[in-house]
Formats: sequence, C-alpha cells, structure tokens
Amino acid sequence: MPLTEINSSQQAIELEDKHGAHNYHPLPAVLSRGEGVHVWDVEGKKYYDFLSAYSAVNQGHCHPKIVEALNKQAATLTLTSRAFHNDVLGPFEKYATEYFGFDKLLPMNTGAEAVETAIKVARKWAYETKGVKETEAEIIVCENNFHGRTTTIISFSNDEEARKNFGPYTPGFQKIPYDDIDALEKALNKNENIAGFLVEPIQGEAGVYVPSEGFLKRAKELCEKHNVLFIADEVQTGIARTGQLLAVDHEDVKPDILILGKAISGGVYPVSAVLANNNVMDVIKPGQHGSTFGGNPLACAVAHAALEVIKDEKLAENAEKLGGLFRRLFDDYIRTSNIVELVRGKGLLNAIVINDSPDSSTAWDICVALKKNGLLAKPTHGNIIRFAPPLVMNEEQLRDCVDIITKTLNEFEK
Ligand code: IF1
Repeated sequence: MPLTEINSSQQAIELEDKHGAHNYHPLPAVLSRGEGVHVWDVEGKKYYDFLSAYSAVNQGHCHPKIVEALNKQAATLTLTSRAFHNDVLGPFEKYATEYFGFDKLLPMNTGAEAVETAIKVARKWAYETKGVKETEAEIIVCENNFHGRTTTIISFSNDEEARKNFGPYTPGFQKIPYDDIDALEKALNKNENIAGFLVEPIQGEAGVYVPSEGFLKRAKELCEKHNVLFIADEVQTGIARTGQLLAVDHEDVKPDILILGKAISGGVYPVSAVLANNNVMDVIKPGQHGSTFGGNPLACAVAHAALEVIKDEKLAENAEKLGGLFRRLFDDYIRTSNIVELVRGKGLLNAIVINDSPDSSTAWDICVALKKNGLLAKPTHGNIIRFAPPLVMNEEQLRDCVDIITKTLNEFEK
C-alpha cells in the first residue's frame, strides 16, 4: 500500500497529530522540498531556512555533490555491520582523521551516541590510564548544557523539560556555571577522580552563549595541568558553522576528545563521530563498544562528500564574513528597537534576545510572523530566537533575510 498522498499542509499536520508521538511542537510549516538556502511547503510557498535543521544542513539542502555520493553508494553497498570490513570505512577514517588532526575516529550515527561514546571513552581512560578507582570517575559539565536526549545525558541536564520523570539518573557528573574558569579550577582542585570536562564551545540550545575570550584556552590549560580530558561537543558548533572549521579553532584549542555530528553529513544521512589520539582512543578494545550502523559504507561516502564541500566551497570563510555582516546589520537595528535587546553569536550561529519575559509567547509569535513573511526560524528557550542559515548563503540573500527579519520585528515594536 503506498503512503497517503499529502495534498495540504493541514492534512499532514493532522496525520502527525493522530499517528505520531507528540514529542515536538513544530511551527505550522509542512515542508516538502529543499534546495540550498530555500525550502518549500506543501502549498509551494518558498522560505529561507534560518534554522538549517539545527545546523545539520550547513552545506545547503540536498547539495548535489552529497546527494550524488549518497545515490552512488546506496546502489552499491549500504550496510555490512562491523562483523566484516568494508572498502569505504578505512579510507573515510584516514580522510577524516587527517581533516581534523587526530590519530583515530570512532564512527557512530547520532550526536547523542557520539556524546555517550565520548563519556565511555573518558571514563575508561580514567580507570585504565589515569588510575582513578573504578566506578568513581567524575565528568565536569556546564549548567544549561545540551548534549542530547539519552538517559545518561539528561541525567546531567538542568532543563526540567528534558529530564523530569526520566529517572533514576546516571551518577558521575558535576555541574559548574558556563564560562566560569574559577569554578572549573575549584572543581579540578577538589577532586582527583575527574576524567573529563565536557563542554559546548558555544552553548547552542541555551541561547547561543559565546564564552569570554580565552575561556576555552584557559580551560584546556587547566585540564592539562590536572590530567583531565578536554571534551569538545562540536555537534552543533562544528563543521564551519561559527566561521572556523571548529569553534575551538577560534582559540587554537585542541580537544583531547572531539565530538561531531549533524553537518558532518550535510543533513543527508545520520553520521556522528568521536576523534581522539591513540593515548585516549586505544583504551577501546574489540567488542567493548559499537553500533549496527556506525561507520557503514553509506554514512562514510556521504560524510566524505559533505566534508569535501565544506573545504571546496570555503564555507567557514563565508560563515565568518556573512556572520559579521549579520551582526553589524542587527546592531544598527537594535539602536532604535524596543523589542530586540541584543544580538550575539559567532559566524552564522547567532541569536537575538527579545525584550520580553521568557515565558511570553512573543518570540514564538515573531517566528510565526517570520514564516508568513517567508523565513523559517524557531525560538530556543523562551525569548531567544536562533538564526542559523545554511553556510552556502550569499551576501544578497543574507541582506534580503535581514530585511525580512527587521520588517517582521517592526510589526512587534511597541
Ligand atoms: C532535539 C536542541 C539544538 C546538540 C549538541 C549533541 C546533540 C545536539 C551541542 C545531540 C542536538 C538537536 C537535538 C534536537 C534539537 C537540536 C537542538 F534544541 F535540542 F538543543 F541544536 F540546540 N550536542 N541538538 O545541539 O545530537 O542526538 O540530536 O543527533 O533533540 O530536539 P542528536
């Protein structure tokens, strides 16, 4: 029996409402096509995509080079499991480890799986290399973190929506305030059992919080001093999003464990990865970690093409240039605005803070109005709207989008 044919957005929404778990509250946009910086809904209305599937579509929707790689590999060999070798995984691991500058890569599928993998590797390293007493390893995380939705990851979340009634929770995590180097130093001095410091170089979901200049560098130095692994979650900030290949590159910081996801595959297929040097990654021995789809030939072919596009099209440089223009244009708007408090971000990962209470519906209402005006964006928490277009955007399109956003905001100016 074929899938039900969708003839209207309303029909699609009703099917989801009736047959799907209600684990999201999407904006009322039903998309049916994507190309570059644009998406179209069922009725054929065209939008600028200013969310990029939470920074998974940095290369633009349906990038022809990535789709071609998908189609070619899909017709050849998609999945072997790791019970056998295949002729794509090794070449991809060589390509990606040289691309990011690490000895080894452990391939997974989702960002959360990669974060979980990094936690397991860090703990195992603590017991088998650092000499921490088994089951007593601690990992330092930041308040208002977002690292995924597995039970262990939400165990160290302080977002009640993400963690309430999912207990009992996984122990072994300590929280410090984000961007607080003194708190990190205090936590490191207090405890010999620290395996790692897990941090987003920019806190995306929390509202695009960029830490103080030098925070990441100082944090890495403290981790080195205390023989603790610096674990960078670049699932959202990586792959050129913030104007450098990785957000940690802005401070020349080399993580001990690098976590990647989302745009490593250009949004075409779920791919994630953990990268580390041999002194860390070699704690994992055969049979100690894995995944049915992790490192499958299709994933590797897609991710290789997606990473090639980032370099070939100089998307980090473009994100740096257009991100600076975006914030400059917004600073001009903010000077006379009553509704927008500030704009912040790096590269093309930005957010505006709306001058209203966090539990007001203003940010949501603005996003509904943006949709009407042909641009898709979504609030993160409360009164913060994240703006993250595909990195293939050009200056004319960006200026057009800023015009749409400021015209829409004017509808809300008091
Ligand atoms: C949702 C948020 C963004 C991430 C970082 C790991 C993961 C994510 C820094 C896990 C995933 C996604 C998840 C998605 C919405 C989106 C999100 F709003 F949830 F927080 F981007 F900010 N580390 N973020 O941002 O990767 O397992 O999803 O592949 O769960 O609603 P994943």
